[in-house]
Amino acid sequence: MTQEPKPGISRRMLLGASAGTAAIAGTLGGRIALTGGGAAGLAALGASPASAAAEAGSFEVAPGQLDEYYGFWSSGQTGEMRILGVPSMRELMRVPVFNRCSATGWGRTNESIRIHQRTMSEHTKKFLAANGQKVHDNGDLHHVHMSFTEGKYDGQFLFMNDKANTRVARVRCDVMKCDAILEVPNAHAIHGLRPQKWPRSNYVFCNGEDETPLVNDGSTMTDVSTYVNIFTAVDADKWDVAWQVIVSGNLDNTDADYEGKWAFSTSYNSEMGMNTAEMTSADMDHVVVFNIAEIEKAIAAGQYQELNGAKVVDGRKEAKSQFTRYIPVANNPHGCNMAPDKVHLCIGGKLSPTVTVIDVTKLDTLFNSDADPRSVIVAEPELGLGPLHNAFDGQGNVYTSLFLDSQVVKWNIEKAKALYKGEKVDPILDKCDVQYQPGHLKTSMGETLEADGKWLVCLCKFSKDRFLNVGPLKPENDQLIDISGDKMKVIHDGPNFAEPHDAIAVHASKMGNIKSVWDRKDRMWAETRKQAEADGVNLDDWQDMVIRDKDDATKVRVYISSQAPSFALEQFEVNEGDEVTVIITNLDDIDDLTHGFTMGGHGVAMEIGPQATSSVTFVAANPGVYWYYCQWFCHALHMEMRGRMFVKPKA
Ligand code: CUK
Ligand code: CUA
Ligand code: CA
Repeated sequence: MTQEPKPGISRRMLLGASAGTAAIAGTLGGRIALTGGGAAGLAALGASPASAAAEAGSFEVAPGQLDEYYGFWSSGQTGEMRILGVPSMRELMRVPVFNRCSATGWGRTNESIRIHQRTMSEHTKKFLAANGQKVHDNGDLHHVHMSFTEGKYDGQFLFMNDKANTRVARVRCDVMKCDAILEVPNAHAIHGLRPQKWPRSNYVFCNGEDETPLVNDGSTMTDVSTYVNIFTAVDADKWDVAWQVIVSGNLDNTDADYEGKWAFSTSYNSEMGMNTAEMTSADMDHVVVFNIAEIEKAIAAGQYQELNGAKVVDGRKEAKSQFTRYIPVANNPHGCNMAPDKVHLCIGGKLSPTVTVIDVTKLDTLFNSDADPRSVIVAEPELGLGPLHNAFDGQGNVYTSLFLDSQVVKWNIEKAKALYKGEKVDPILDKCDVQYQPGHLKTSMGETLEADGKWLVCLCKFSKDRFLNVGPLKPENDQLIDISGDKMKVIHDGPNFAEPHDAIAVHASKMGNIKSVWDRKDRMWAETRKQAEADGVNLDDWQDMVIRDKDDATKVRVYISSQAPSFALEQFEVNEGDEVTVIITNLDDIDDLTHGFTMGGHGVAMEIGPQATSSVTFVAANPGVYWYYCQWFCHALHMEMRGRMFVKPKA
């Protein structure tokens, strides 16, 4: 299945050929193909679409039709979460989380700054004050996962990490906005992140990837013996640290079992090396197993040390505790994925061409006896070069990304176990070329008990020649693969921007509680409402007020309501140097009627959804007339939805 472009043959033809005839059928009857070519795509095909029609249909999403799955994508260093439809791969929304957003004002509005600031460490506050910022406005978001109830997605929250600034965030699924961010103390560079699956997501498990002195106060850089890594369980409801565990080695990816007993993390630096040569010097690294009940017992009994407000226990090898066990695996493992059969944990070998399969029902013996830690391993099939992550179809098969081979390999767990026992069987069922060098891959519902074996999205780190050249910086390529048959079929190339690491595909039936209009009393602007009440303003009414603060005469609050196509206030006046807070309430209660507020020349813009309140604070530094306007197209007279701020010169 080679897909090298040849002269005179369009990529679309090749895609059609390689994916079977199915991929081209989407152009029929005025419908657009998943490849997005429309009529041009049909012309380029030059093939008879009719012949493909019978085979096709299951993956096409015609104009006006809805996708079967919500895809929740990470965006890597862009710092936001993205929502795509699967299988159309249409991008539906971007949800800013760790980044600044020019459209919605996220990271600039008071409501979002409060969420960012609520859990900021003293260190970060100092750093930001010195750098003149209010919040960190970058993030590196690798992993998005939904909350679980009894091993199934429950449509409540999405959880995600920021490797760059050691933060974790929560997104409310009812409004698809971030409502909590936590800067995790003691740990550094939160990488792997997974919610507890059973009985529900009480915890979100977070891996600290970067080693630092436990007390990182500048007393040493050279004494590496003081360096540690930290595993954190975040309380998913309170969005605060529940407990932390000091570990040996570092932590890369993590997952949890389906009984609520264990969490697991891969470590590629058991050597505690400080450079690549040192980090790859050992023959074996390890998987850490965390015993949740034992850790909870110690926390309840007060057997922990408190560090920067967190309860910390010592799970290092030399501490010989009941908190952890270390299972040796081939050097520099990566992916860590629990199969929906509730038994098998699959560890990507990365430098080793193998995936290590651990039987989690054997883990009790590791904690209760002197059994060889490798006795819990039940298979270790050789699959190809650079195995990173694993995904499941719910039928006993695993899909593993092979980074170096640029392939996905489909293999069977029971066959791999038979091979491990010495039987002559080949566990590999199929291999599929992808473009190019895949990292994560995820099956529809595949990290839950409801894995349905329909779709696989494979997030390729490189697109190379798959798209028009856009300069030295190329998009990544998220490929959609049909896994419903015996053979995998690449259906779609999906260019994507820097740099999705992971994604999940959640059946739309799980997402029934998404709102189209905000609740006027939503907790997102509880503090703004409180201020309005103190100022004697009724946010639910069509009114406007300009209020000068009683205690600080340089502070002005401007309350404006909006109803298409007008702001209640067409003009207001402030003094040069005033700190101005504009509070807008959108009184429209119709689906999809979002207003905006942009203050010209002041670096300020924000979204105000139907029935929402948003506020933003800026300094009116320069005298003159400034127009503000609604930047969300809302009405035939949307252009006219504007007004003037007059900044009066100092006397
Ligand atoms: S890591 Cu990116 S390919 Cu951050 Cu989940 Cu493996
Ligand atoms: Cu309101 Cu445009
Ligand atoms: Ca290593």
